Amino acid sequence: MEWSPIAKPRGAVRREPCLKDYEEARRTFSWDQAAAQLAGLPGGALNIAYESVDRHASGAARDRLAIRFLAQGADPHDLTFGELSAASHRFANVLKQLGVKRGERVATLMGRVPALYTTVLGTLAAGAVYCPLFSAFGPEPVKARLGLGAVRVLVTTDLFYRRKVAPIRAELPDLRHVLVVRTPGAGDVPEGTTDFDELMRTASPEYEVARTSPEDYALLHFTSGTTGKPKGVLHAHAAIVAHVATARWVLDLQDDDVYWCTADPGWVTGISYGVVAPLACGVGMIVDREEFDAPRWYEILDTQRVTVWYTAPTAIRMLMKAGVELAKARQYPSLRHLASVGEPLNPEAVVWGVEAFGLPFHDTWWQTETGAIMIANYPCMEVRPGSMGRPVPGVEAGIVHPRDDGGADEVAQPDEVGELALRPGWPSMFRGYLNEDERYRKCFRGGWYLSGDLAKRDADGYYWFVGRADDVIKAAGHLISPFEVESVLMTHPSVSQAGVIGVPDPVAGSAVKAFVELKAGQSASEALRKDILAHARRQLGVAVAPREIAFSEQLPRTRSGKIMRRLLRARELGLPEGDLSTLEGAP
Ligand code: 6R9
Repeated sequence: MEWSPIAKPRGAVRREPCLKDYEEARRTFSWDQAAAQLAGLPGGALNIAYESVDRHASGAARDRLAIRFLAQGADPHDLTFGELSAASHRFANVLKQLGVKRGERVATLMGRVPALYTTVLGTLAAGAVYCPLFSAFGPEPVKARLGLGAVRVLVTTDLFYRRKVAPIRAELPDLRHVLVVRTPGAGDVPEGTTDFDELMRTASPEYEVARTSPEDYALLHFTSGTTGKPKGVLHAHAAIVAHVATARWVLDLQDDDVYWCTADPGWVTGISYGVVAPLACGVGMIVDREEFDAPRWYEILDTQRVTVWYTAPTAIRMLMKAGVELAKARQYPSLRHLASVGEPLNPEAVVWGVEAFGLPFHDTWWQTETGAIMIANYPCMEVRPGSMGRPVPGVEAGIVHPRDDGGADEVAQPDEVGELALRPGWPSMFRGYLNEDERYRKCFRGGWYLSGDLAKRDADGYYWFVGRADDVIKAAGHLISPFEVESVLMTHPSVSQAGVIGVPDPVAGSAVKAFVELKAGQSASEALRKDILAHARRQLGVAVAPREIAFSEQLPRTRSGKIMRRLLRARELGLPEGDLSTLEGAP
């Protein structure tokens, strides 16, 4: 295996890491031990909101900075643990007033604004289930998720409501209340919605946090599969045990850190490690409300004295593109640990971190389903550029070949490619796919949870990502279902069939490309291509819509009529076409 170890960070700040001896921790660690580190609630109850804010707010950390919101052209807006706790209690009281019961779902559709954080924590405090929606989704993905989740309350902004929710509201019978954060100066809230701030103003800041059991559902994250509807991944309050343990070991979060997670809270990283884990560790964090901008990011790292930074390969590649000189124009005297997640982190990016910041990026691997980091490069260990690292203590990973009879065999040799699998039992393992028991059961084989990723493990126990075992697309870190994109393309009046694949992109990792077959009597033209693209963007949102659309006379199908994305991809990339025996029209 090609790698050169980076053993010693050159960063200015050195400190003893939380996890000092990986091997020792693997031998001696138990999840019960980790659970015992949390505050808990009487009667064995456990609540993520209580662990994240209330326990700090009721102690010495009450006036400590919890979140600093940054926005262009505005002063930073700071919230202490005490203030965050009071605001989340107000929101829990709002939910009570609206008649929301334990276990019912509350969703957000908004950017990184204070109301989002209040909603997450207030929902959990009330014992309801929180469901994030990515703010760049168009009306179709929003409708699908709100509908499947039978969401009762949605918190959004007036602008998003008008553009993305009002057109589909009539199709969402379970959605009882929409609370709207008003844009200053934008006038009254839209018809059929309630003013979020008005409700908050009149609600009491006193609330007794729900005594949820560790197994009660807390979070509903939608993720994408190859076929069918989005999958509603359910997590229980027990997940906080893994969030805290991994935030300490992998992100090395310590009391006086200034932490910055650049992931959007519309996705799992932005909730697990962008809201609950750092707060539960009592650590103050930065939330930037703006979009990516290289000079701005360097300024934040420098002037906010960020110590621990959790970001993603696409962002790192965008910084690399802007040139290392820009990075070097500033000093980062406080920065001491860099980590990355979401897509393969190229070895050059790891090494670039050393050039730009004097510190390597530490790759970490996990999924919506695993709820927390499962495989990582640790501060106490050498980084192997290109490797995802080793399993976190308490997690057993393996490389397996699933068998048709329901079993799975571990690979015989190091470096043999197979499916990355985990032994069930860690606290943040998903508890189910919402209303889809069969789909959930199919994830387990021979006592393993199958991740859907192909990987290999070297002789030293380091894991290396190889690719996906299925057709889902990771574009700029966002997991996209080709099926969801195809379904929307096929609602265009001129399109009869669509096949969607990921094509390599030097910055975003993959980009979504669609091949469409037109209905009889329609002819391909540049105008039509643009129209289909505009349709997709309107319905799906820019984050999900294809970047490219190509016309195809006839898409390759199986005899049963299924579009063969594998073949589309092979032809697009000039790869071997493989087994064509199921291809329609094959001899
Ligand atoms: C946290 C998150 C999960 C999928 C996962 C894999 C890819 C995540 C990775 C990585 C290579 C890494 N992925 N981390 N691939 N190296 N370090 O991203 O969750 O959105 O569910 O995506 O992302 O394919 O299976 P999610």
